[in-house]
Amino acid sequence: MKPLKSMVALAMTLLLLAPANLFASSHREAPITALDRTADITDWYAFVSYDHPDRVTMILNVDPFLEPSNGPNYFPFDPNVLYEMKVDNNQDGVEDVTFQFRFNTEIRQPGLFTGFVGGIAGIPPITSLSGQGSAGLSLRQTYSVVMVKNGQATCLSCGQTLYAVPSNVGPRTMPDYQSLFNQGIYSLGNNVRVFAGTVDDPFYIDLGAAFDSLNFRMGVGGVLPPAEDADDTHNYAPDAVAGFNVNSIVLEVPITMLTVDGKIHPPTDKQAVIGTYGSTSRHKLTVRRSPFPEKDSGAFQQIQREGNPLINELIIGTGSKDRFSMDDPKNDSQFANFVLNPLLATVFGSLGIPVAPPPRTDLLLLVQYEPPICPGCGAGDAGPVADLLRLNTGIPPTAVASQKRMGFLAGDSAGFPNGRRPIDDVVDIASRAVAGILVDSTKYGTAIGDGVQLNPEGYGSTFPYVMPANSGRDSVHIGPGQAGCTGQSNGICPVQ
Ligand SMILES: [Ca+2]
Ligand SMILES: [Ca+2]
Ligand SMILES: [Ca+2]
Repeated sequence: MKPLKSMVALAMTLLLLAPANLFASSHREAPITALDRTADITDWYAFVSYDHPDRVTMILNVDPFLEPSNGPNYFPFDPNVLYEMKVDNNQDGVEDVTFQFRFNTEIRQPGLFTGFVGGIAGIPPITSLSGQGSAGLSLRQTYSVVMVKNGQATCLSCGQTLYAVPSNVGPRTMPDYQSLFNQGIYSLGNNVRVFAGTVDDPFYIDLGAAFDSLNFRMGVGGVLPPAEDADDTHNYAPDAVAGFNVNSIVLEVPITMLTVDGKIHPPTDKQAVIGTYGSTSRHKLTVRRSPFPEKDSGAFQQIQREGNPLINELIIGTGSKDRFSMDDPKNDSQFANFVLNPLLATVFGSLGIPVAPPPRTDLLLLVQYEPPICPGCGAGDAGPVADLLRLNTGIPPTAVASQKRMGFLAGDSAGFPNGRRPIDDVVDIASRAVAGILVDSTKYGTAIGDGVQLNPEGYGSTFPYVMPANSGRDSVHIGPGQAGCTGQSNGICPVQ
């Protein structure tokens, strides 16, 4: 027992020396964005809409671990940040279609001590984002949506006012929060829909165990027993993100707006495959002008980007993470060695988990256009090494009831790494990919997992797919020794 434990400890120490934010999808994963939270991308999703196989939904989540009770200002989007969704449609790793989002903040009741009030002192509860029922919504944000294609900008939101959905303060102030959430869904015409607001963070992970040098609470070294691995509907370990919110921008557009020729293609055509990522940028210059608000100017500089949920977190060395964040995907060949010989695989190997030997060309399908995500791509179509979340828009969506948390690895071909849906267990999928399951699922298919199999707050089955924000007054988190692990016989999350 003792020698095994110290071996594990040594291996984990080695591990922590390299990829700093191992498993946290992308919450605070690079040194600079750990200090710049509103520009910190937590997760990036892109998938064919479950109920509209002719459309793609993209979700850009930013600003990690929002505690729902954190008044009085809660969590506005940052008016100084340019939020973007980018799509490459011709395999060169460079975006061809970009969607840009900018926010504005207004303080409608400057005499109030809080951004949100209702059901008290003669102010009615907040039941609307505008007009009657919105008087208590003092801190209010509007936003714009612009599409850039072939160098030409088209305003998609012009002609109507889009409001971001505020955080869920609590039942006195916002007695029907679901209604406010629904009001935040806008149709922009031409089958384009958009939503922006504070929502439940759909990402799930036993973060505390993962960062305590992979000190998972069950199994050996984070290996799931078969019955647990097959169970997509219960959690066996605490979800550290449970009860926390995140800021989310969700956009649904027709596939024809994204493909290179404006057509829908069968999955065997390379034109069916797009490469996507989200980014945040700030102006290069900021002037602090006290007592006036600061003023930003100059060109935009990218602060962060995310394509695949694992590359910057699991693969890129900490000394290169900021460079990775600020550079363009087309230049990612500079990081190729991190992909071809991932340190994490060595660590898994030292734990006794069988791992595929380097060079790990099998992982290139995450950063190049290749089968099976792009069966129509030949050797000349792979494009540069580029961290893009690739999505074959010709593969139809899987019905909600049949979706599998292990996505592509479980035969659910509409799941990660063919795009990414909120349901996809990227922690387990990415870990197994790093071990080598794509090389040989028998030899290198160890069921690595953290025991958290789903988002306890659930998933939306239609646009905007995210769930309303957890209530500031009434939400709870889930920790070891507390209720919330439905896979355990007593419902209590294990400590050990
Ligand atoms: Ca391109
Ligand atoms: Ca959640
Ligand atoms: Ca998991």
